[in-house]
Amino acid sequence: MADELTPETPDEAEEPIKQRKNGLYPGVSDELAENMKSGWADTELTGLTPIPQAAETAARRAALSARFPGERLVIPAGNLKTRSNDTEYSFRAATEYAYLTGDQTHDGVLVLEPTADGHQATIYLLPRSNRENGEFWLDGMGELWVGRRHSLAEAEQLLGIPAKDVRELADALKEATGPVRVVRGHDAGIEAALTDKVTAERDEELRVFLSEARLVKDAFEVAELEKACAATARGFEDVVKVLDKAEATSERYIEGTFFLRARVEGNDVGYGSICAAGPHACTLHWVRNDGAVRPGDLLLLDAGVETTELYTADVTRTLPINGRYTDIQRKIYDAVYQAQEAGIAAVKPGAAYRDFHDAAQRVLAEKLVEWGLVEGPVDRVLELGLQRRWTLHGTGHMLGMDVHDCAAARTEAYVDATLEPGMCLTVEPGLYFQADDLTVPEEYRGIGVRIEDDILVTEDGNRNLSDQLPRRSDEVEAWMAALKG
Ligand SMILES: [Mn+2]
Repeated sequence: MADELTPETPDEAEEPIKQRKNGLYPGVSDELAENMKSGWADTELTGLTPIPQAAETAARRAALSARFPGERLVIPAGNLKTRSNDTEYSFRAATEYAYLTGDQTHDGVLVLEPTADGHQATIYLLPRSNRENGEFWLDGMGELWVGRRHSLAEAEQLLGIPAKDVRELADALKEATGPVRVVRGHDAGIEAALTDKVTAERDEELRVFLSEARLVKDAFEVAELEKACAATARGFEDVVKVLDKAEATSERYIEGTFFLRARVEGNDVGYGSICAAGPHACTLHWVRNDGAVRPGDLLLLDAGVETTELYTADVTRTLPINGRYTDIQRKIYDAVYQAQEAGIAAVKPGAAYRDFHDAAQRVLAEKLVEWGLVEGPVDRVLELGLQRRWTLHGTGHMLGMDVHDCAAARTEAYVDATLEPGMCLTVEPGLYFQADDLTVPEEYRGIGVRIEDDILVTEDGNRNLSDQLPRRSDEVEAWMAALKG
């Protein structure tokens, strides 16, 4: 990457430039500064087509407005986070902000101002760089360095929301009166401007509302989740095709292969890919991905593409690295498959959210008793939760813009609630026999299996959005054989 301005004299080439972010670099001559002000074409865009989800984001803002009448609501996108010096981590807009605006710009802030009959939404953004004062080429956030931004007028056309300069917002918020709430945790500057006016309890109510608002997906969101699943399936196929290269290197080859698909077809991975070969499959959040990939072992791959509009898939397959399950691997795999089948069958409108978890856990407990790993009867095992030594985690969660979507929802709106059409959740039972678990026969140790799909609740049952990928053990083997050619 390029760095800093080219100093104009040889002497200055020896000196590090320390002030790019803070304004004029002292070595810029008056003549050059004057020269850089002019000679640039006007590139303002007009007649822009609104973003595809403009109607949906307007409906979401209307629902938010109805919930908090008479209150000023502040929803920040978040700021860049410094990695070191003048490099930043890649930015991902706060979910609440992107959900309500369709915008993903760092430092943006959505404000809903109370009016007589609802709210007036305004989006505060960094405008195009000033050329008169040299900002565009001398400031670290200048467009010459980071690329052209939309003008405020362009943003208005695209988003359907009046846009203003975000640099004026903090002072305006400090001076404003009346009740106000902010979504915390994304923009320290905005929160500082509101510090005397907000309470943690009231702000939490705003966060909870925006989490629960996302429980039921609209048509745009369902289409995005479909896209995410389709791209993810292609990413899994990519991985199968390069398993020999992973064997020659490490789990990193798998991570990198899936990441390529995520970046080409989407925005990013929706969460750190879990590329867990052999006993690493028993580590639930194995993201170091630096282990060996050995034929004869299983690969547990838990990964999801996040679309350009920030909806993510969350899919797991547990694959035999050499293309064929051993007897013990198949026995465990098929048990998890049966548990997942029972879980998916329990996903339907009107069912309790907990039903799919209970259905899957019962199957797993039955298998553990049948194999003699835990003493029955099954009801006693479930009552005491004894199966959890090997099932470890819940059977699923809501899915959407966040992989663990709607996480701030109240228990009565989520875990203790009833499934409705438009909800999307994962069904992901697993069995994990730690390599050092002396309570199971040696042949079980070091085997971990999870199968995870993304299930949309429909009017009459459910639809598996990730069914492009096979789940049954014999179908997985046939699919791998076809891909490896
Ligand atoms: Mn999951």
